[in-house]
Amino acid sequence: MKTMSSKLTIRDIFKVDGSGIPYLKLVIYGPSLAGKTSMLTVYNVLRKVEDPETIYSSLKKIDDPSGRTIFYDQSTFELPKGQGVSVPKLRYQVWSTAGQKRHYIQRKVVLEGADGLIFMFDPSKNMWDDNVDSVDELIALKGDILGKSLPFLIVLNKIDLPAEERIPTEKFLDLLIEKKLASNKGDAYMRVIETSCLQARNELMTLLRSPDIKTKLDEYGRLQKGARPLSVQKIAQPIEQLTREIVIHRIKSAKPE
Ligand SMILES: Nc1nc2c(ncn2[C@@H]2O[C@H](COP(=O)(O)OP(=O)(O)O)[C@@H](O)[C@H]2O)c(=O)[nH]1
Ligand SMILES: [Mg+2]
Repeated sequence: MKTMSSKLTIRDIFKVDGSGIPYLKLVIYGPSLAGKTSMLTVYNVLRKVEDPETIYSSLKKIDDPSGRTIFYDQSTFELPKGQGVSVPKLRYQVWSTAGQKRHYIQRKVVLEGADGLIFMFDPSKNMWDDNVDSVDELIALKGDILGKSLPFLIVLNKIDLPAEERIPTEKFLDLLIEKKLASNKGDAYMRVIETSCLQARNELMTLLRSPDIKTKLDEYGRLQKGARPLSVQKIAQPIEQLTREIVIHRIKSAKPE
């Protein structure tokens, strides 16, 4: 684990919010209906049952009456103590964008100042063009993401869909290479996390309602980390891994030669 040089201060490495606390901004981008709001919702519930004190501001959704995001969803978390980063306290804001094409301006605003990106694909068969358009738009707005070393991860959601209704993963890997978001297949695969927000939500709810839930709680009544069902861990992974990657990347690049 890196430790910060004594000459560097937190302000040299991270932006600080209104209360002087360093923070990072993560943005979940992707076509409409991919599952961006679902991911942030499940992650909020998870943090609430695991460690409610790490929720600095709970989920705000700006959506229409049918639940479609029209601006963003946003929630801010704090790194729980003892997660091995050498900064005293760090907040990570997670934003999701409004996917419908007509909300371009809103996406542009939300993307501003992003420290890391999660791009979420929808593998539903009829969504190919929407996925490609969304990637193209992100590249047009952000430029050369790989070249700029802007930390990013790819989420392939809806893996619960039957194979005949899904675009194969291979096709997404090829797209990542074609769009220069990965240099080769191995690199592309390393960036991809396969998830099912639907399954994660159901398994988390089932777990919380199960009669033997008490055995999974610690002495404070919090869900133990090891009790995360795999589908739920997969939802947390992009957010938590990206946060770690940004912190490491920042500290490395701020280190004096
Ligand atoms: N089958 C399936 N449906 C999902 C999954 N994640 C989200 N959905 C559904 O997809 C729709 C859009 O989800 P939402 O989170 O609002 O997508 P957003 O537009 O990207 O924010 C909703 O009906 C969700 O229930 C998933 O992993 N599998
Ligand atoms: Mg949404």
